[in-house]
Amino acid sequence: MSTRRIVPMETTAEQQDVSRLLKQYGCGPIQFAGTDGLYDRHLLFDNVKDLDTVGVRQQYEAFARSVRDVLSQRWLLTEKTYERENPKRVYYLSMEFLLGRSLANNVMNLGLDPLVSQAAKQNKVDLLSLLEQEPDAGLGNGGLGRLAACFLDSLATLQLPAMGYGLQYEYGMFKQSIEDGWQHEQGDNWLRHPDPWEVIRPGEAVEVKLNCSFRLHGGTFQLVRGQASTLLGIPHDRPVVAYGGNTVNTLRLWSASASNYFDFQEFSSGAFAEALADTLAAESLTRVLYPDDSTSEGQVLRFLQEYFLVACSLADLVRRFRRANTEWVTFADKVAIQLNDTHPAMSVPELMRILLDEAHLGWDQAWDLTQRALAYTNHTLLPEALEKWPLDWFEAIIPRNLEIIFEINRRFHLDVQGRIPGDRQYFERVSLIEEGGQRKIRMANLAIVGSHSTNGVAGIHSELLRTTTVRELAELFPERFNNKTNGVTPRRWLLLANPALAHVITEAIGNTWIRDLDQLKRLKPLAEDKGFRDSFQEAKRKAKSQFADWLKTQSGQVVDPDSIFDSQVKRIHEYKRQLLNALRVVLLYNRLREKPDIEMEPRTFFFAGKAAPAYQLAKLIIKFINNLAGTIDGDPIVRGRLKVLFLTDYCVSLAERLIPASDVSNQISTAGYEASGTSNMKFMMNGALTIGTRDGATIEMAEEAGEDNFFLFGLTADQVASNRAWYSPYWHYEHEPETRAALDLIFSDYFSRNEPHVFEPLRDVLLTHGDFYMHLADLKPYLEADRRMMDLYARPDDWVRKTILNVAGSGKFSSDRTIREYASEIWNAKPCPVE
Ligand code: 26Q
Repeated sequence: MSTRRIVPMETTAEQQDVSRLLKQYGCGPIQFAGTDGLYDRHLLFDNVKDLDTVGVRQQYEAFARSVRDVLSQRWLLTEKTYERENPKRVYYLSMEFLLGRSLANNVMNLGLDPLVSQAAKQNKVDLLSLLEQEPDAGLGNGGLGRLAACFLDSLATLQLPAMGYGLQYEYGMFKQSIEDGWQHEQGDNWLRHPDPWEVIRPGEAVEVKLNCSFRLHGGTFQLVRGQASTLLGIPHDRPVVAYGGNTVNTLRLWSASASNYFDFQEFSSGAFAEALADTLAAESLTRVLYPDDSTSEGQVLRFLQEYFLVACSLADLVRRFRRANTEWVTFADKVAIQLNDTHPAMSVPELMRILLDEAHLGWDQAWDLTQRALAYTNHTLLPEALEKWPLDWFEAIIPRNLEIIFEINRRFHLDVQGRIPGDRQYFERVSLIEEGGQRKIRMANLAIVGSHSTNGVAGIHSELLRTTTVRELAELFPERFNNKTNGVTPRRWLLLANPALAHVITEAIGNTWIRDLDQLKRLKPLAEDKGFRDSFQEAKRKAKSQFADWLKTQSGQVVDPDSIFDSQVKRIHEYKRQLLNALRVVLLYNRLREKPDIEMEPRTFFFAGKAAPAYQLAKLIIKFINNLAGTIDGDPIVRGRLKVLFLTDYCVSLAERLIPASDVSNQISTAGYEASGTSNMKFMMNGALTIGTRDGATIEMAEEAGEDNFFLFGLTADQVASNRAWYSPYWHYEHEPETRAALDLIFSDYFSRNEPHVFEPLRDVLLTHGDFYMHLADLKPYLEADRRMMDLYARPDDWVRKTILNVAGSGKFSSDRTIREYASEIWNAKPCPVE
């Protein structure tokens, strides 16, 4: 059994005083444990079961409920304080919140760890297995969704009066399994058991009016045009606990239901199934998260989900604004709405609709308030990911919003004509409407025109967005464009995930880094301190062996904690180039096969990530990695020296285990394609060295740590763009013997003996079709960087020095820094402390 600590060791003397804490949380004389305590009462009253016979799942629920009891007074007080102070509020609208688990995180942020450990002991509860009972809240695909979750943590910790709005998917991100090397998907029924964190508030439901109805026909979702209908949005609230427990903000997730639970007339006339049909169709709206992280497939259900999120959230926040304010003119002084990508960009016409039709403002005033309240974050430059929705759907579902979009575009056209007279083509490029064929609404253009701020998520990304992707719009509105480099919360990703390292850091510099990550720079001189280096290395070693133990218990797979742990974990996508990493492994394997005597440190290569279910090539890449792993495992020549593992079902909880245990972080996207990356930052904070391309936030990480402490290689974004015209992968195939040998081995079916030709599509991608993401151009430089890295590894003292300098340089990548920048430069929002 793993001995992984789940609660941080960094409890101050103050926090030890648990009864004082409980009092501070408004819990008076209530006890957590003991026969009259919260825990026992939940066990008994929630389950109506004998205390001796409850299972570990029920123990988890009772524990979590008790923790929720402790925070609920604080949660109420937070909202009361906001109502009283009436500050400018921040609303973060996102189709995804990839929260992961909450119990250990909430216990840590509330400072309740001593209490919880004590209660567990008293009740003979095994805390570790209890924590395992909580399913990950997987309400997101990847980076964008996890960023939203880190932002919630920072918003609360910085005491900002903020709220997240999203959808309560019944099924989150699918569960991944591997059969014969291939990915299979299973629905993630994460709400099978009661969720102790959610508070459902039917009393605060909102109505969403549509100009159509739906029907489920043979399992598919169909629109019934012209037959207006009303949906209900039901709030499911979750507490967002600040570090230190002072502020408890709210994440409000909407679920859809039919407005009349069913038609009683139909029901009494015996048409029972028909009476329920509307309810079923309505509820299917928030049934499932779309598992595509980049291609915006033209799905009408996705379109409806996006509008549903926008309509519910705006109705709710406008209602809240009206309760505290009498004058509409103050709307943008009291409300800031951040759009997480274009997914909630229908906020532009929807807010206009509310201000025009419900508040009865004139166009100019409504437009001014809309633009000043809204701000947009872009997360991708991939053209296939820029959302465009058929105009026809707007017409059928929300015709009034379409009318408003037409009017926005008409006025925008006049504005552009005034500024750049006579250039019709110029307007066609910036227009909100794409003509030719099926007419479509360009959601990014809508978001940029209808807001006061457009930001990218790392320096290079913001620059490329401005100078290439939406160049003309940036020329028209240069003052709207800005950068906000992403960050991650050090509470979850260091303090909670890596207690051993967190302890070593706190011993050295105190615990102020938890709220002020820049403090980590005080570790810099300690890179020269032998004693510190030893403790640092010990912490890494501990995380590695804990991971190895966990893996063994969980899947039976054995890895050597004395080998180098080299990881690449992220969604599987061609531009992220998991294939390039796999080619590196094939090449190293070839070297060992040719010269079994060469010196090579034992290495374990970890891959993990999900492929979109319809993305065939991504699925083939997973298959290839698994076959590579199998072949290498079966080869006695490399046994104990090389090992490849594809870890199934990558999720927040798995990241929390693997990242602290990793020595090497691979960030190897084709330069110019990864907007920012955020796992790169988590690895850096946890003492891994990065081997990577000059892309996304990795560029800024190398700046902070010093390029000497980084292993950068490969084409720059400029070079990628300028080489496109003449690049040919065949040149590398013909002139680089190792590259050629690696590819020949793959295409000889060496890794697919029983499945001849299964990897032929890889030949197409890498050679025949021109290698769009330039794997072969970067392969040799990747191996050169790898060699430099291994040379360093052979000098353990120098290696540890550099990992310390990396951690010391990671302060910038706290989401606290990012959120401070959003608050001061985009939202003009101030902290509103509770008491
Ligand atoms: C859109 C329409 C229909 C269906 C799905 C989608 C969709 C869903 C999710 C499109 C994109 C996404 C997710 C994108 C994403 O995660 N982007 C990542 O955002 C991170 C946070 O800013 C960055 O660090 C990553 O670089 C970026 O890839």
